[in-house]
Amino acid sequence: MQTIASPRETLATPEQLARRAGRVLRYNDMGDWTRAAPNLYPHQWSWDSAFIAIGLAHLDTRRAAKELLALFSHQWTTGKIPHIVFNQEAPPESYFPGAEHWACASTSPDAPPAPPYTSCLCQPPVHAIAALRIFEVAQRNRGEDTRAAQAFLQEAYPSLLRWHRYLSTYRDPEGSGLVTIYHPWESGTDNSPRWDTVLAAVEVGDLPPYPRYDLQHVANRSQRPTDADYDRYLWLVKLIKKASCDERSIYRYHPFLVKDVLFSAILVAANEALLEIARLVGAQEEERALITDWIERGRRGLAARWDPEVGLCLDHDLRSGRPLRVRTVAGFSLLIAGGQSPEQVDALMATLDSPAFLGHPWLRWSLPPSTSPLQEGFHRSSYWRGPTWPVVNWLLWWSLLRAGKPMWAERLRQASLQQIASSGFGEYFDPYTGERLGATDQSWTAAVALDWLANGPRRVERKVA
Ligand code: 2M8
Repeated sequence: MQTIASPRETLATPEQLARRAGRVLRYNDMGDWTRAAPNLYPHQWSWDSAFIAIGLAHLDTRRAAKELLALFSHQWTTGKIPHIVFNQEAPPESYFPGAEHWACASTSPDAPPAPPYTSCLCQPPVHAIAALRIFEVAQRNRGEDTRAAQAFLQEAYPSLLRWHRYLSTYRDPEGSGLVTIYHPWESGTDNSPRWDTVLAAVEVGDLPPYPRYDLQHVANRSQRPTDADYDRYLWLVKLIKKASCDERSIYRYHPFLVKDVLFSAILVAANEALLEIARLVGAQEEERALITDWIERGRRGLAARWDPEVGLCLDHDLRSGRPLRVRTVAGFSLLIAGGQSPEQVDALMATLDSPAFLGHPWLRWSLPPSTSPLQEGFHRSSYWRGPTWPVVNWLLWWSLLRAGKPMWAERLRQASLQQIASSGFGEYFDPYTGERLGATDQSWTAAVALDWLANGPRRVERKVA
């Protein structure tokens, strides 16, 4: 029987692991959306939901479609998909800043009807990738679900187009092909050293005392951002609220304005998925031309951020006008954006294989730490400062397949499944010991495990050929 095994032990059969992953998603299921995690994250998060939909597709494509549609029903009139939709049933004192902190966002003329309240930030746009994946899985299964998935794409397409248009206009008034973020929370990699110098320059003013509910849900506070980080996060939220979430004023006065390469690369890949969706739903030629233009612009923008010396793409601080020279997994953005020359892909693979990432001698599994252990500010158990994250590994795996590197992709898939089978559905993992960290039963970890299990080498190889 086929098993998922580490060099020393048999960990699980794929069927057992899939059953466990399914249980996590069912436990976190709130009807038509899914909690990111049972205690630490009792609300709906935007990019979590997209990954969750990818996993749910393997259990029930209709439920997976609902996950995205539930999120899209809270889209702002600008096209923005909010980073959190707050669960009205969440236990009090479970998450901060919660709905009450963001309620004022609902007074913005662009906000959707509330309650439920939403934050006025956004997160990386994995959604079109997820929507297409749902359709592909339904098609693979054949039968009634394919028709339902077609109808889902018809329904989702206008929301996705508005979302990408928002990112390509409000968040890129320069037409650079790169998305500007207003807050580390928008990057999804909150306390990554990517943001250290920008945050250090933010002068925090008066803040009322606030609770750190997050700390009650982790084994050790070193796994979460520091109080100094939180002061800055909340100060930036205060400034955004003071600007009434108005994009133009934010763009004029805000101290945190960064071109985020990972966010931008995900947008390029999502635009490729959107282009395929546009074809499937018979969208107008002008819309398809527009999406093609966004893809080209995005790739050009990212190419301009490639630093040959570091061997990675670098974020760009709009305030100081300087690149942020930090070695993190975000630097593999060109790989995620796709469409690169073989030479460019080889240069990326060289960095990935170097001691800065997979070639580091102390790694428990051959999986990239979120921040390179050779980078100042690396911390092996602190959230986005070093631990490995299954969702990031999923993005790299998926991108390696698209880049025509199936062997590399398969290595990542195997190691990721071993990590999860051995340590559980953690939020993130210590790259040296493999210890599970952060939240337990994290939905997106279970979701990507399901997708990996459904896409073993045979099927994957066929897809790439
Ligand atoms: C983490 O972020 C939230 C704020 O959005 C938090 O720490 O409270 C990040 O890992 C983010 O990427 C993720 O979407 C969210 C929920 O899993 O948690």
